[in-house]
Amino acid sequence: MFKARGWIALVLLSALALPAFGQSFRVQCPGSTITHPVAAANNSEPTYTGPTVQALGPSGYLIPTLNRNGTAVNVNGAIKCQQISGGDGYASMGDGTQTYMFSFGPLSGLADIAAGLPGTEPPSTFNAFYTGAQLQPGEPATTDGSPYVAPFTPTFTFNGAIGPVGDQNVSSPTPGGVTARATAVVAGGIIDDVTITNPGSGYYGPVTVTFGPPAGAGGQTALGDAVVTNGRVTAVEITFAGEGYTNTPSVTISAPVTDCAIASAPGTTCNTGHVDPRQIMDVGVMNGNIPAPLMAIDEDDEFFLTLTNVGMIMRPDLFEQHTVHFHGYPNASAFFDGVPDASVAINIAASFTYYYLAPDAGTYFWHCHITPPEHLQMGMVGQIYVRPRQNRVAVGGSLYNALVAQQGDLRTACNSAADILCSNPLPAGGSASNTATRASGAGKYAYNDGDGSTYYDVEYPLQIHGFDPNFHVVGMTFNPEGFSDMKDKYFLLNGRSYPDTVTPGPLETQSSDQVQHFSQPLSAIINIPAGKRALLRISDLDVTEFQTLASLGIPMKVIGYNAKLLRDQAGNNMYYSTNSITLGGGESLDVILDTCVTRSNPADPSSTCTAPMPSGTYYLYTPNLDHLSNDAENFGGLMTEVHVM
Ligand SMILES: [Cu+2]
Repeated sequence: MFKARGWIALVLLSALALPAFGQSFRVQCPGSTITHPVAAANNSEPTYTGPTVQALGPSGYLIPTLNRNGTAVNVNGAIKCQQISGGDGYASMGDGTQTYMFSFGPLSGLADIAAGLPGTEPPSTFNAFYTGAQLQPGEPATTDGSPYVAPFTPTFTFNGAIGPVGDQNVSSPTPGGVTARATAVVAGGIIDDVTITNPGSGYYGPVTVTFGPPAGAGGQTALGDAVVTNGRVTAVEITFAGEGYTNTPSVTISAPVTDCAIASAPGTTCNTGHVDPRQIMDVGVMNGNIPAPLMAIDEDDEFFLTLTNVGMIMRPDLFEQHTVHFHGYPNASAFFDGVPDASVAINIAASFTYYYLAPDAGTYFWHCHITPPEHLQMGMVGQIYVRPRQNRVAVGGSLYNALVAQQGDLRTACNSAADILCSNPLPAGGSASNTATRASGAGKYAYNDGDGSTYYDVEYPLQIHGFDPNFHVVGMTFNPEGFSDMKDKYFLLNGRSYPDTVTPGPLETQSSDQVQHFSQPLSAIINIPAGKRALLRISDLDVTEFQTLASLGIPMKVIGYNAKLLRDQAGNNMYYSTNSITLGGGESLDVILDTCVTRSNPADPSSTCTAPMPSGTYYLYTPNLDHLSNDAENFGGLMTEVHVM
């Protein structure tokens, strides 16, 4: 009997101890990585001239090759970061109903998200400290004036992460400090080890380690990073061991500095990812968006996405975890897949940074993978797209040759004779019949086509979704109705049903905290200058219905399906023109709306339009007529306008 009691006590103690388990709100956005080693080059996309030049590094992994002066020979892509909250919030439906959601909201890129843009930022923007006034619940809706009045002129312009405050443990660094010293140990022509002879003091900012040059012929100078603990250099990590060291080179550690190169708030030092939870909670709670924050990255990027679970304040009885699942996306590791029974899930009061490579261009989407029918229906669905390398070819450069150059990259090599899963073959006809060059101006390409056929002037992500209002009402109060009873009655494009779809700028909703929040930042209006081409990145995350979208007057040219270029293995484009597309939940399509009847060069979609379509208002709408409704209203639903201007 006594023994059994002991067991019960132990079990109870364990259960009570679990919620305190190693949780924090820290954020990660490194300025440089092994794959992108030069911090100064990681805030913008370099021109694409060919595959990244790599060599076996000291640990046996391929790493980018560096020049003697430590700059990368040829590295593609950059680093991007974003932070989102997982929690709850409200949205406005087309009939004026305020609908409760489980939802994601922005914790970085707030100004860009409110302006309908992706909230994905380079480290230089993401890591800047917020130094404005104390953020208020509902920022930026509360400072940009409500109700929203067109044209949207944002006064809130900060796009970094809102939480970081620097490492408060080192808020009073010793001024001055002592420069650290070290000696190199050479073996077999490379730097084998580094011995610290004096750890110095006062290192609370960036530290650089520089090795002297090798004396031997054909030598390459080694590279290293300082390991700093409590303001002292405790070790040097060799990131490149060099070549041709017949001498013992000098090791120079930079003098201590007490500030970061990036902007710092008074009284703090470096942005180490420590956050003030106050900002996270003030902005993150009740901050739900539909669609969830938009993300956009470029092929070859590394993407650090931090999900911060702020809890669902309307459902304090729920302990819901959330995750991010990039549907159909080739992951860097299964660990970041977001399927909770096969990877990690994020508890309330915790942050987790997902890590992604940006492997294949295309239109993807993402969602929470906790009880998917419930969390998707409740609003945890968002859009992500990957822009192709072809955008970064120098203006006037051959697109065909650039795609040939990509065959030198092991990841994108596509020999369709040997690989039936080859996803992006060279266009048929070779270089003789594919003479398109990178167009000048702001136009881009949807895929690495090699023939310029996916060229577009403007792009619009368009997410199809649906809400069952009954499910949302019971979701606010107790455990939801059975999933099989789910029946959508609001049909949404970018989280809005008609007529909200044609309201320009963000929509805001007063939530149960009596504060305005940006609930639906992304308008669904398609604006196309007459004679230009628009890329519609259409994804469907509807839980209960198939959805059809039809275009009146402007043919839809389907160029990609489920984030793959429509091209056969022999290189023939399988694009087709149609007046409607139909998608089930979990599918995506790329559609071009071309408002030009005749071009100066019919083979080049970027050439001048000599006969544009008439200006005016065209429609995108669903021919499933029962979806042209807002719950009990017999109008509204899945419809928006295309403005040819
Ligand atoms: Cu969730």
